Amino acid sequence: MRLYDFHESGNGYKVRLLLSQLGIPHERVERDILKGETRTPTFLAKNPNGRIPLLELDDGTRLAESNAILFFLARGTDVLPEDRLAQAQVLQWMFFEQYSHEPYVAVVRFWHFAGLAEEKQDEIPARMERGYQALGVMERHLAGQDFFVGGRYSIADIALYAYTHVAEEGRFELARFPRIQAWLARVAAQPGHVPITEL
Ligand SMILES: N[C@@H](CCC(=O)N[C@@H](CS)C(=O)NCC(=O)O)C(=O)O
Repeated sequence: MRLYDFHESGNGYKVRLLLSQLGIPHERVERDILKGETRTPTFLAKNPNGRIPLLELDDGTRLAESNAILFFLARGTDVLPEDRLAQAQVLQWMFFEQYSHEPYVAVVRFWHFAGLAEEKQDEIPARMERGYQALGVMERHLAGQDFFVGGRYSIADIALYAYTHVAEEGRFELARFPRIQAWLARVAAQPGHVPITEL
């Protein structure tokens, strides 16, 4: 398998982390999104949406969208519950991550990382407010439970961990969310965990 990835990407990290935890051998190919390397004709032929992560299977089949890739890799393993409702709850949190969390928490972090914070200063407060709303939803859900679905570590936790654990790089204050902080520590303590900096 080959993973097209960018080292700072939380979406890429989700896949990197799961590949590591499942012990799946793979080749990692860096594509620098800041240099437009996902927008070249060659890459667009692989993923018309021009984004990493992109997983290429040994038979050449390609799969985009980080959470779809997580779902594909997790089937039949301990990080995806078999129960029908629990599986749908995992998807519920992964859709939440993409619609209510990533566009705010990840995007503000990216603007800081890419040196765009000044240019985007008018948009940042509204994005941060929505990001804090998402963190608030997570904080309330974690009352009395260790993980997002069924009391067990799953790909729902991986999807949400990726950008939450680096939210402070987007100037979000995680100190306001003690349950999230405790959950982050539990996720980081899972067997085979690798930090976002490990490529
Ligand atoms: N919904 C997609 C988002 C992927 C995405 O936004 N990738 C970014 C990096 S995190 C990217 O490749 N950006 C390059 C570009 O848009 O040119 C997923 O979850 O995989």
